[in-house]
Amino acid sequence: MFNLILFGPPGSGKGTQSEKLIAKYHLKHLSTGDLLRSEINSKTPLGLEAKSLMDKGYLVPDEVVIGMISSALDTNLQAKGFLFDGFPRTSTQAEALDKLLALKKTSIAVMLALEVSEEELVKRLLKRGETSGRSDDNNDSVIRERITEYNKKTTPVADHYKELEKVIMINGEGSVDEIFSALCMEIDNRMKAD
Ligand code: B4P
Repeated sequence: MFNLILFGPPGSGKGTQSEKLIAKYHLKHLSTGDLLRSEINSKTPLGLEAKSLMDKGYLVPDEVVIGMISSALDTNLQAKGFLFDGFPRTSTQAEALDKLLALKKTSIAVMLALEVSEEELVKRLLKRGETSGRSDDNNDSVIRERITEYNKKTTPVADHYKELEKVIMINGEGSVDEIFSALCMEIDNRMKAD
């Protein structure tokens, strides 16, 4: 199994690059943002709770997203590997993920971390908000809150995988294709080494 975390702040290109990466490497894409939006669209109790937090720019509770990932891992046992997009977002989620993968006798091969300046993030998300219909994208102060949450709660996740020497930083500014090539180069290198 080859398991990869695509890491970065909101708007750094995780969702955009994930789509291209799963088409090329045939990994199972697990995006907690997509899973939560699907609960919201289905108007489940979990979706209603998640929406009220996401609309303010806050993270959803750890136990909710860990539960979603745990059942997604169980229902995709035949996958040749997983691409985690937007997960883990807290140290608690990272520890839970490591344990869930260890139970399946596998682990994270690499974390690719996209670096993008705050001004570029805000610009991209406001632009997406013009057409996406996402209520967390069309308000400058909600976007800034998401970035604050990221700096406070999510950056320690990278430190966790840095200690394990699994983090590679990638410049997330440039064209989508340029960034995709940089990601593929690192994945190919890591796959060869495994
Ligand atoms: P997510 O759905 O994970 O999404 P995101 O952070 O908004 O952005 P992403 O990084 O995927 O977007 P992309 O850059 O591709 O999270 C939404 C919310 O869900 C969170 O705020 C949180 O509340 C909740 N949540 C999700 N996971 C959670 C977890 N594990 N724990 C707790 N809460 C959780 O796209 C952004 C825009 O940039 C697009 O319009 C794209 O076209 C554009 N773009 C991409 N690449 C570009 C480039 N190179 N140049 C110019 N524009 C580019």
